[in-house]
Amino acid sequence: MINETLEKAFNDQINAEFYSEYLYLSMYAYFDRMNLQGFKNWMDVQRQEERAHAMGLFQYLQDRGGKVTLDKIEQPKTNWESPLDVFEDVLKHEQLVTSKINALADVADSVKDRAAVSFLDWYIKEQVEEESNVSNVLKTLRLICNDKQCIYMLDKELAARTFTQPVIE
Ligand code: OFO
Repeated sequence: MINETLEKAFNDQINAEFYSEYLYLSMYAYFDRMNLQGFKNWMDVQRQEERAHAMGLFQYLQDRGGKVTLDKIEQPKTNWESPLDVFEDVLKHEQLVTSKINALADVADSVKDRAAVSFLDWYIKEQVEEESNVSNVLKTLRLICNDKQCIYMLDKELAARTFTQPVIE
């Protein structure tokens, strides 16, 4: 049986992951309005990843005999100034999620739940990849994308991103 404090922390993180999906879906809608299909595709892949992250935590909590308690999901922002503005927000958001995952692992550690600590290692590593993926797009946007032609080229590149269902274990 999972510790009650840890159960609450897992539920908070499940909510944060569903919020991430919501946020990226809102960014997806923004890029759809701008007719930037590649950026939209990037957000579609990202929101699917967030759903997988949420469900990984969800299933783990159930498997450990904990109770999943779904909470309401905060309304995400709906407008941005530019693709750069969006990706600045994405990086900030992923940095926040990294700090939340670390805090969750700290709770697991503090209640000496070695199995949960080990499970959460996957999420800690995943956050490194998440921040790196976002930073790569952001670097291009910050350094060289000052014109519409560059945004168009980057849009073509981002269209190639595909979703692979992660194996969380
Ligand atoms: Fe779930 O990693 Fe992004 O938020």
